Amino acid sequence: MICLGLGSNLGDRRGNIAGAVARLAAWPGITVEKVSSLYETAPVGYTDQPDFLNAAVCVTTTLTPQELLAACLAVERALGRERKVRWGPRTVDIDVLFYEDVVLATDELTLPHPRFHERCFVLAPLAELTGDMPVYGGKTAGELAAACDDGTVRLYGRLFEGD
Ligand code: PH2
Ligand code: MG
Ligand code: MG
Repeated sequence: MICLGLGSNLGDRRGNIAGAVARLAAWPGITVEKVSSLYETAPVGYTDQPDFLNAAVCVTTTLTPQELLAACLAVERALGRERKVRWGPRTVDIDVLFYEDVVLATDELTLPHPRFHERCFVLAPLAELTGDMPVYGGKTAGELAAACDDGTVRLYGRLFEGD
């Protein structure tokens, strides 16, 4: 399985995430297979910023991990992301959480994502998509989410109307 985490805390948060998912789905070589609900989450790390909406998607792809990352960064830029403060406010952030069983650590990309297993805002949406599949250390996203307490996570609604 290949899963991405999405977050937005600037402007039209739902619209930004919906736009990102639509652009990913339209990207040559990427098929969006599953889309989670939206969760409203307190900022983690740098806390003096607005609440986020977070979601997760699972994709299938003919792209390599590096090409998939490049697509995610291009979609972020298309939606107007500016990088000012690390972990600061953003129109949209798209992180590759894991790419099958690939383990990788380069300056550009670390897989699995080094922090996803301890972040409630990632695990809550991810748990909807990965079910019984162990995602980290033999544990499911639901098990990790239940053990996680790095911030408030509240179910916000569906990403697309009528979904
Ligand atoms: N992303 C971060 C840092 N902190 N907090 C929440 N709630 N949601 C995020 O997506 C998020 C964050 C770095 O990417
Ligand atoms: Mg991130
Ligand atoms: Mg990122």
